[in-house]
Amino acid sequence: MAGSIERVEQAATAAGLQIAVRRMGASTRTAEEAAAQCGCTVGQIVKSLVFQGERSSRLYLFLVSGANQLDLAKAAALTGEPLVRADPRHVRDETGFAIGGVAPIGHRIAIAAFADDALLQYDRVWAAAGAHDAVFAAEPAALFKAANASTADLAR
Ligand code: 5CA
Repeated sequence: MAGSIERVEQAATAAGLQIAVRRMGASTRTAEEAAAQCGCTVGQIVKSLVFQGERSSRLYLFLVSGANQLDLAKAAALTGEPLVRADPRHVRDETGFAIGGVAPIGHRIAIAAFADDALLQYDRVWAAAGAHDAVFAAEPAALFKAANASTADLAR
C-alpha cells in the first residue's frame, strides 16, 4: 500500500513526535510477531484496533496493549454506542491501512481514539507504521497525544 508509511511519518512530524520507522524484513502483523521482531514484551506492543459504531457507523480506534484484550462493554461506554469489529476492507478504505499494519496515527480520516492506560507503565512502546513489517517506537503518553487519544481502562 504505497504511501501509508509516509502518512505515518508525516502525521508524527505534524504532531511534533519524533519517530524512526523500521522495516523489520519479517512479519509484524500480530502483537506476538511484532514483540519478537522488536525484542520487547508483548505488553509493549500497541494494537491499533478499529471498531464501528452500530448506530452511527462511525469508526473508532482503540490503542490496546498486546497483553490485553479490549473490553467491548468498557469501549461502548466510552463511545456511547454498541460496537462491532470493522470489516477489513472498510478499515483499509477509510483509514488507508490494511489490518496488521494499522497505525495509531496518519489515518486518512479523522478518527476518535482511545488508549489503554496499561501502556503508560512502559517507557517505550512499539506500534505498527502502516505496513506488515513496519514499526516505530514512542513514549506512550507522547504517542497518545499525537493520536489525539484519551486514556482509559480498556482491558477485559
Ligand atoms: N502490526 C501489529 C502489531 S503493532 C498489529 O497491527 N497488531 S493489531 O493487533 O493491531 O492488528 C491485528 C488485529 O487486527 C487483531 O488483533 C485483530 O483484532 C484485528 N483483525 C484481525 N483479523 C481481522 C478481521 N478479519 N477483521 C477485523 N479485524 C481483524
